[in-house]
Amino acid sequence: MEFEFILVNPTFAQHVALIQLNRPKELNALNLQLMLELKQALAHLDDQDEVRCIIITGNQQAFAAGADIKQMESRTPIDLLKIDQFETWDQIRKTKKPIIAAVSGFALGGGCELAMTCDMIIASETAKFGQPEIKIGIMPGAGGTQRLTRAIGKANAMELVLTGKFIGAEEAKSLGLINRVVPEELYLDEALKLAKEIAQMSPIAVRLAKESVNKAFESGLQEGLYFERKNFYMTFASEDQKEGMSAFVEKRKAEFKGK
Ligand code: DAK
Repeated sequence: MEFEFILVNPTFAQHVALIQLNRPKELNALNLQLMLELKQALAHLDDQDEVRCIIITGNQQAFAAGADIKQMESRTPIDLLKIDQFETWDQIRKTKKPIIAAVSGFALGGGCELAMTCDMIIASETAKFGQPEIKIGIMPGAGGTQRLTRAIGKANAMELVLTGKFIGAEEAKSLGLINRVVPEELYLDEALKLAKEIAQMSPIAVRLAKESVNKAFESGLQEGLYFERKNFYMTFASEDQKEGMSAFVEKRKAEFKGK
């Protein structure tokens, strides 16, 4: 898969694909083309049975410093409506395979929103998270006010969104925004370790479980519980459920086939 602003390795490790945002000079600012490429790459990887988990990363200096301000600067509301970037962001959110953001350096504005759209975040101790849109006279537009608030609570989200201040990885961890903080040289390895662990599970159960956790994140409790129940029943229609339970009873390692 050849793109201009991202590098894609579908076979980064067994069952694990890697997408690297690749506009280093612009601190991986998310222009429209990059977002479109990301959407296309994710759609492709989501369709490959061989791929069971996806890592999105940037480089040591930046995961992404936000949407491309130079590209947005002169836009009118009608331009934005016509471009309909939300379609792209919604597609990313709908990816069925689990996505891990491996973050080092800046994850700001749309970059922080992209990391939060992923399912888990592993960060280097140099990572900096923030929603600084307020400083350029706008506000978060790709889910930042909603996802951040649900992840770290109203008071903390309010402070970040209204002041635009950055927080370091340790603080992000203590607030519950991210999964783990590791030394800079290990953030990709740590993300890969987590991806490989998930890739060993039944892909069907993983897909249904991801969908169900997202339902909890996005809906009220009662609706979420019904959704979980439906998906729970569905895992019993898979061969992987039989294999997983037989393997446990027979004291051996399960061999999941995604059937
Ligand atoms: N856009 C464009 N270029 C950027 C950029 C950005 N967000 N961030 C950095 N760059 C560019 C800089 O302009 C500079 O380019 P040159 O001047 O060399 O050509 C280069 O990257 C290196 O940046 P600096 O020289 O500024 O590097 P420093 O280390 O001094 O500072 C910084 C790093 C990250 C603190 C600083 O660059 C910075 O404050 N960047 C802007 C951060 C920011 O405000 N981010 C939020 C942008 S608004 C939506 C979806 C998404 C969004 C909205 C709607 N829809 C679906 C509708 C999201 C909006 C945003 O993210």
